[in-house]
Amino acid sequence: MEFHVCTLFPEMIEQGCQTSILGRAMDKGLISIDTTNIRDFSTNKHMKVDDYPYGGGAGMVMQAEPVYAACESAKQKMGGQARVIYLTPQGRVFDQKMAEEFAREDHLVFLCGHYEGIDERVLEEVVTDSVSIGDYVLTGGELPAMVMIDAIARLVPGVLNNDVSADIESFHDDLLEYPQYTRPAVWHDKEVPQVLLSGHHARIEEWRYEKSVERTAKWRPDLLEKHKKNTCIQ
Ligand code: 6GU
Repeated sequence: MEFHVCTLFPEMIEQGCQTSILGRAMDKGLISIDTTNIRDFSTNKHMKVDDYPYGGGAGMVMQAEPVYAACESAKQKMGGQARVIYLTPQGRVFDQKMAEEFAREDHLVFLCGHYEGIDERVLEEVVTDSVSIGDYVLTGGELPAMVMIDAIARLVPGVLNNDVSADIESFHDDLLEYPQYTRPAVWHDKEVPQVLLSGHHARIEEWRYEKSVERTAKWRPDLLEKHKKNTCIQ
């Protein structure tokens, strides 16, 4: 799967994505993460890409032409057909279901804004999806793009070592994940729950499900309601 990020801060994306699981997935050729610097498409001799907002107001607005040229160049590199995701607090809120939907694409272009936003006219022409990562305001779209790339890339077959774990963790079936333990069996006088040492597979599954429900009830009652609706239990 190919990711391409249009940004004023390409080094942020490059450095943030080259470690750990994403870095290894790139080395293995399972994903690629490329960047286009919007500033390279400035039409101004000082390489400026922003200007004052028409109608006045605080801050600067990114100009249409450099953003357009950067996105078109990125799309071209991916065969001309990719969805273009604009990262904005005004977008649809990102969740696991959206990650699964985007993971079915072969190419994705991310557009990161800065300043007070981007000239609306270019957004109308190039953006296919506007996405937010939650109800708070960040200084730019780079961190949200990295959050989305991480969530999508780990769904690409082979990126995680264990193929099952993407299915059974938090948010599958709208439940949070059960608690995990590893050796030693006693630590700071705390024992690992006995059932996990029993080797009794069915009982372990049952215990884990109970713990998932317990946790979800405590921290995310909204999710538990969804879970109950979908599994027809009360
Ligand atoms: Cl996608 N961008 C910015 N600037 N702030 C955000 C966001 C995106 N999602 C939540 N806050």
